[in-house]
Amino acid sequence: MIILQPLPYTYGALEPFISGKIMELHHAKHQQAYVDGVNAILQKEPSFVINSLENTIINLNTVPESIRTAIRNHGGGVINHTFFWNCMTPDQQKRRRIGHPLFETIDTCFGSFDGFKEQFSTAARTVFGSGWAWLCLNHQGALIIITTPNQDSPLSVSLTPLLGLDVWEHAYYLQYFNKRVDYITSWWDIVNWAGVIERYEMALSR
Ligand code: MN3
Repeated sequence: MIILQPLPYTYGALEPFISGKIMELHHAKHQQAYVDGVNAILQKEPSFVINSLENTIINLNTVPESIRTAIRNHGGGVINHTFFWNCMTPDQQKRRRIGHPLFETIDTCFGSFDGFKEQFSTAARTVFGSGWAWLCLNHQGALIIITTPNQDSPLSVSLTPLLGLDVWEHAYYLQYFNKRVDYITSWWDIVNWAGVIERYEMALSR
């Protein structure tokens, strides 16, 4: 059995950028549904044990084929959303981009911070259907932007995600309707850069 982890802040904490109603539904209904999905698989396949859901998603290839797609979708949904909650913060201090080598690497990889923002936003805007945009660290220590469909995680392709944006319609439709671009633009204001820096340092120290 896995359980739904609480949000690291209250449902309304990201207003006005993301409404409390969206956050409540996104966490208590959507992420809960992924948790339920994983538990349904575990119930059906008692021989399959999950010690760490993250390791399971990293080693997706070792999951029995009969349940691999279900784990990829539901397990990915659980992992991705927990990650996503931590990519945002109500704390003004954590939203600030303080001087840090991460931002020098961003400049090196994307030309400038604005260049990065532009490329990431374009990637997020152009995801067809449901999916995610990610800033990842690859094995060469370079930062790259990728998108994944559905609930696929960069972890499954040996990348370390540093920042992720959920562009499924359920993430914004109640507030932004069909205007995904407006949601993306607002989202930049609540990014938890302190968290991105923390993940970057952790990845480099491995
Ligand atoms: Mn979602």
